[in-house]
Amino acid sequence: MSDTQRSCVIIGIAGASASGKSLIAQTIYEELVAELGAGEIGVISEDCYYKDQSHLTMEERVKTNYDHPSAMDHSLLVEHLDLLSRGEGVSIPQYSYTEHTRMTETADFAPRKVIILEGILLLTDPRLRERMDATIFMDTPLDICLIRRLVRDVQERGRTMESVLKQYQKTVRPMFLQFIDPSKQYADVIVPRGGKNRIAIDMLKARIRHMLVG
Ligand code: UZR
Ligand code: MG
Repeated sequence: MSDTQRSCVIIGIAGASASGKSLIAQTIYEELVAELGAGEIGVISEDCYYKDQSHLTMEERVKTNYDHPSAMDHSLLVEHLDLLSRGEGVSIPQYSYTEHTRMTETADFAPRKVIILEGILLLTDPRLRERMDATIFMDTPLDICLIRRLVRDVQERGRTMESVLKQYQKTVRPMFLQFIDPSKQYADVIVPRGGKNRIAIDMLKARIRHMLVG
């Protein structure tokens, strides 16, 4: 898309599950929203674009490989990014991790100057990569990700420790090695340690300001 047609800056943040993607996206959002004004920056999570599975039974939904690119409705995300780039609003699906499917309600998302996208498989899809103005990969060690994921999924996503560890060995780790880690090659910036990396946050904020001026 040429710059004349484009009305927003899109930043993509990828990396392993529980690597700090949501945290760094939220931190950049909170620190920039004061400068840019409410409604001028927003975060979109790839998790909202898991495919609708409402036609499947719970037993079938549990068997889905949620760490494989085929679990994602990237076509809808591409469509939404194009609408937002043209200055049109979208209805973002809302996902339930406990029901493993889309909920009936959606969230209205108005067009804005800066969109931060965050999600495990964002950089695996060329259609998404070509729509991003900057790409970031959270290179957090996998053992740290696993510890964080264990605590988060038990506290916030209604899981047991056993189910988290089983899923980790069955899909999370193998799919990270097969799809997510290789997508690091498409990142403009690789962020070590996690979402609290202050220098990385400040550099990304400076880059976003620079893109808005240019
Ligand atoms: P983040 N996920 C589920 O566990 N259940 C679902 O219904 C949908 C997604 C998990 C998914 C992935 N994997 O690792 C993680 N599994 O959500 C991505 N297994 O979310 O990037 O916020 O960790
Ligand atoms: Mg997250």
